[in-house]
Amino acid sequence: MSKPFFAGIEPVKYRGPDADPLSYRYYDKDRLVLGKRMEDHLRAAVCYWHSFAWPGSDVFGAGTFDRPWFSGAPLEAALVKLDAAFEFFEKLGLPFFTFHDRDVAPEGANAAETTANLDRVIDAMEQKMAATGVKLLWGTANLFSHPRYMSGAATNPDPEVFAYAAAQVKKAMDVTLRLDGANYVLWGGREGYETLLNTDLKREMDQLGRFLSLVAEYKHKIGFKGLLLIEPKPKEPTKHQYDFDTATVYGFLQRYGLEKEYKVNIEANHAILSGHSFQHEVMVALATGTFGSIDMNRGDYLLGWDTDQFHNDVSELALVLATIIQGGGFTSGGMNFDAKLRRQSIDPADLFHGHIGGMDTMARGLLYAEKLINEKTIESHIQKRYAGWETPLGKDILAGKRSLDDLAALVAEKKLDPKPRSGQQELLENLVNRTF
Ligand code: XUL
Ligand code: CO
Repeated sequence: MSKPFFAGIEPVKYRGPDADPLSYRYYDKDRLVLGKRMEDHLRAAVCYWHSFAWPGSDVFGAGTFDRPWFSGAPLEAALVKLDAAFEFFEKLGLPFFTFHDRDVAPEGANAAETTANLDRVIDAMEQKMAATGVKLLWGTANLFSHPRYMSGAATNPDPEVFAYAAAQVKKAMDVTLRLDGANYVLWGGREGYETLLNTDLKREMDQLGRFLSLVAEYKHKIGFKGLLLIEPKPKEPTKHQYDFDTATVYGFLQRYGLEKEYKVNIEANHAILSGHSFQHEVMVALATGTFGSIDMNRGDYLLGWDTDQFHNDVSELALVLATIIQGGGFTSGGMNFDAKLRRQSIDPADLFHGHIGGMDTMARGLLYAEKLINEKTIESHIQKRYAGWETPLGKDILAGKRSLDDLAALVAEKKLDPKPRSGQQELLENLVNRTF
């Protein structure tokens, strides 16, 4: 066990609205909201990659973070990183974490060495999880960093790369099962194209469909009970990614007969990149029965890329959380902080401030969501707006009992003359704002 990395920082506790910056002001995990503990509503997770694997580099400059695990022999460094990560998870007091295979253990000289490295770290991780009680929300495989994946993994023009990706996902699923992970995620890292000039789009989509079928088959074979989650993203790193947004993913799954096998992991910043709001993506997932889990973060309105900042918009989250709760809430999913510090936030304490702020934003959003739900602010307006569909005419149309001829005759005979009604958007916006 290496010496504590966050030595000066005490475990973070809830201490109320006037607390010091290293305490929760709103996230009171045992507080009941709509009959359920805050912790059980939010099911928050810390991600390994941004907080422990990323050195603070960007395309113009090197890493800015001074962390002991960024130097030394790779496997030993991975174990130092593991110590720091679990020290952080435990001090932060959140129930879950998430990781990619390559976040936690280095690649070796060949596939066998890489697997041995991973097994070594997973042995230690299993012990850490048992000792701290921190659980795995999901595991995943990094199929985008290594140069072999530069032209995609499942959608690569070379089937040998497909095979390599398959082997890597099989191992990552085995590891997730072993650690009792609640879910398994597939983000299509480079499953897309840079130019159509060199791309057989139909073939690549068939390859991806085949890959996802193999993963679903394997899940059943090994008896993994969690959800398989696809994480939509429209672009970055490639110019166009096949898992563009939730609606596209749902259509894709249906095409390959996989709509019952997969749900989505919606990331707030990815929603914005696809030209949607975060709440839109959540609603589409709920409407298509594919809502699974969330990657919490935000973008920047002035930047067109995935900035992965810590979320800080309480009113946006209140509406998203109200939507999620009214849609039934999470089953095995949760809120994963796919968020990273700014490159200048180099102090170990900054990692705490980012997550504490994120948790308090979620907790405040949850309290407002409770008010919105209890006061039926939005629900009652929506019910009234669609009340006509509960009449015999509305029900018969939807039940397929009225043809175009029937409806034309009805209009002619009864001289139906629907009256325009206000959508009341401004009134609703005012009502929602008054909740905050
Ligand atoms: C990339 C992204 C990934 C996935 C997991 O934009 O969000 O970190 O969440 O592979
Ligand atoms: Co993500």
